[in-house]
Amino acid sequence: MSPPPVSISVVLPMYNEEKNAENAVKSLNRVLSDSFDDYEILVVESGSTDLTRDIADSLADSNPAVRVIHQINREGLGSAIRLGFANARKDFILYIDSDEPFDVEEIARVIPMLDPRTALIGYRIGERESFKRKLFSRVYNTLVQLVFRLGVRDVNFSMKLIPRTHLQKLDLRANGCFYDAELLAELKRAGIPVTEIGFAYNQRQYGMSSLDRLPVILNILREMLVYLLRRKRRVTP
Ligand SMILES: Nc1nc2c(ncn2[C@@H]2O[C@H](COP(=O)(O)OP(=O)(O)OP(=O)(O)O)[C@@H](O)[C@H]2O)c(=O)[nH]1
Ligand SMILES: [Mg+2]
Repeated sequence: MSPPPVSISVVLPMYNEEKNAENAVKSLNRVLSDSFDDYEILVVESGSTDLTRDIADSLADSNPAVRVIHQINREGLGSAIRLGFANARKDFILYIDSDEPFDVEEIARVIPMLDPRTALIGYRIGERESFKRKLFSRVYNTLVQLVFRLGVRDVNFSMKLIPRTHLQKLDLRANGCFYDAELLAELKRAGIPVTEIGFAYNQRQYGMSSLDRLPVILNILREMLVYLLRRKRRVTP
């Protein structure tokens, strides 16, 4: 199949991913180089305390399609992804996690679906690893669904692909983990159609979740409230 006549930027957020960084970048590079003439991998690394920073730099040194942005301090996943979005230069912008929650080869399946009018978002096929994660995911998805009426299966799955022209219409400000819900709520507000695609879920193999913490969850609720107030102000004449 000949490559599509479009380009893609993939944003990979990284915090303390020394065991995943190289594999994530290399496997992504394999898929993208097979499928696109024009692509970039944009690693956003923030305040890692392990070797992630150096590994990311050396991956960029050895491959011109890889760029790295460092945030000196860890300022939240939403802030890192926004920084990636702001620096992405291609027609379509995709973000995925660096611990590969699905097989990146699967990205090839998405390519025939690329459409400048539509955002593509992934949902998890398969169970989360623990009762606690399952419960949190269920409660959070239900809450966001009730508040924003998004009509999607999985709010937080880290595969979201947005045409650049649409991304520019979104008012994204969440610095923490509310960013996924904010992105979907903004897509809805802007009237941008969303197509969902299922991915078989792989549990993290190396390293630890950096987001599975009570303060992170409380911050999501705070950011949701801030967003709701902002929306209210925006629609009030
Ligand atoms: N740049 C940046 N990346 C982050 C930050 N926090 C988390 N990440 C990355 O964001 C992605 C998601 O974080 P995870 O720790 O995997 O969160 P999770 O998927 O809920 O947890 P697991 O299910 O255990 O994998 C990973 O690629 C992390 O390296 C941050 O503050 N800055
Ligand atoms: Mg993860």
